[in-house]
Amino acid sequence: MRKTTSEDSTSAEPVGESDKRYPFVPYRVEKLSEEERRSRGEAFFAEMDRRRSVRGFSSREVPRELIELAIRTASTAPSGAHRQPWRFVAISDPEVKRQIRIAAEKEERISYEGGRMPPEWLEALLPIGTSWRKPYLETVPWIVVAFEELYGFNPDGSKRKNYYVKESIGLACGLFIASLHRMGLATLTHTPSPMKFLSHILGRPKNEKPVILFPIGFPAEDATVPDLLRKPLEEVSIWDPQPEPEGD
Ligand code: IYR
Repeated sequence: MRKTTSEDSTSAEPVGESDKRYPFVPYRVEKLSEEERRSRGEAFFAEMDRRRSVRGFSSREVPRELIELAIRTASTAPSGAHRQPWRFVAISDPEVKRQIRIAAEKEERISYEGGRMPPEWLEALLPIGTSWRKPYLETVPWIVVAFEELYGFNPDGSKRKNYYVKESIGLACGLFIASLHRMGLATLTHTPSPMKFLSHILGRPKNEKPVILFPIGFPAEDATVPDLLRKPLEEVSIWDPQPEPEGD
């Protein structure tokens, strides 16, 4: 009998009809020492732990190339059936940013002051100090709106279903903000609600739905962020749990 070791591997045989499959190519991860693995993990954690959502921006320009890089990075995310059901719409035109600000503030004002957000929700936001006012939507050099693609189209024009769209776009947006942060840029996951106005202003089709709006730029000189704490590892993880005992 073959000796079982901690380095057993499972079969890599792909299944399915071969003519419909992608060609399969070997995949290797970087060869690193144990120490290098840990130090990279620690450095990446420390860097990501410095990331903060920003609401005070400067008007300093950001080259389009950096936005392109962030979108390309976002688009490396895994997605349901590799459909990549996302569209990142980038806006630098001041007139369009102005229209977005006006429309977002109109909706947000109704949410905050017109009773659309229940008291409990408003109270939850008090520590963060948000309001319906979104001046940064005009200050920033770039706004990127992430749209989820609810369905695509077959060559004959019929609808082609996408899968795990919410999960997929969430993963892509996570990589997007990580990329921006890595490039020394600041952003905010802004979710004006309802956000249908973005489809109209940006002329996007019915199969795309706006999910998150990212104002992108440099923080204002005097920018501040709430001094919040992140949950410790013990609170966000459970290790080797046992199944509940059956019956009672
Ligand atoms: N969409 C509003 C309200 C808002 C809601 C949550 I939950 C936040 O974490 C932050 C804001 C806004 O963008 O102000």
